[in-house]
Amino acid sequence: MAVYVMSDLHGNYDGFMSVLKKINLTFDDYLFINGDVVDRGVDGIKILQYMMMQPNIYPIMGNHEYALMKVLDFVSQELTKESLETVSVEDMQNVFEYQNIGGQVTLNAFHRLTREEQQDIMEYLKEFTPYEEISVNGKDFVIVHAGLANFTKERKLDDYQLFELLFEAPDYETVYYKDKYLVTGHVPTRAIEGAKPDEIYFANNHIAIDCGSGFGGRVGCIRLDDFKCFYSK
Ligand SMILES: [Mn+2]
Repeated sequence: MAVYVMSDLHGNYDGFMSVLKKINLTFDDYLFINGDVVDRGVDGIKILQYMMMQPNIYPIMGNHEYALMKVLDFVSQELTKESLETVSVEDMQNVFEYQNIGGQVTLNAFHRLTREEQQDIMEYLKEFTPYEEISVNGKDFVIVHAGLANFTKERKLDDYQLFELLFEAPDYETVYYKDKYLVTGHVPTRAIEGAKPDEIYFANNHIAIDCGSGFGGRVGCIRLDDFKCFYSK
């Protein structure tokens, strides 16, 4: 049994599959997907459909899933004269914002699904958790997509609002918890000062695992048991 974490797949189905092959994931293992499965790359929906069939894959929400959920209720409804008349400015704005972060490819794929497949995707997105905590080999980990906005040491994880966990990059110079590692994605390591581009970055009890799959980089994966890193390509 081993515990793995990946994040920021961004529609890179082939990269995802190549890492699964490398780690030889079995049903005894746990795999946490730390957000941003969809958008930018074209195969986000295909990855979600794969994930939902795997009982040992645990999804954590990223800002892209959050944005997708906001638009799906709106775009999946049947267009009627009445529904067109009641389109709100907010609904339209959510769609434009989602397109701006690379969501159009995901919406295109969503529209090609049957009604039933669409429902399955919408139901599955509701299973994404805001964060996970896990102990492996005597080490403790907090797995969260972006960071801990408005952090204080006293604040409990349950007290963070969802938006505080999904959007704001963590401060990699700060040790948040002396006795826990913070495993995050969201910021490609090529954009982190002092990190090697597209390699998993370790510093100050941070483990940053977004290896830039959404920007021509690769999918990164860490095994928490021994900190061994795996990469696509
Ligand atoms: Mn993100």
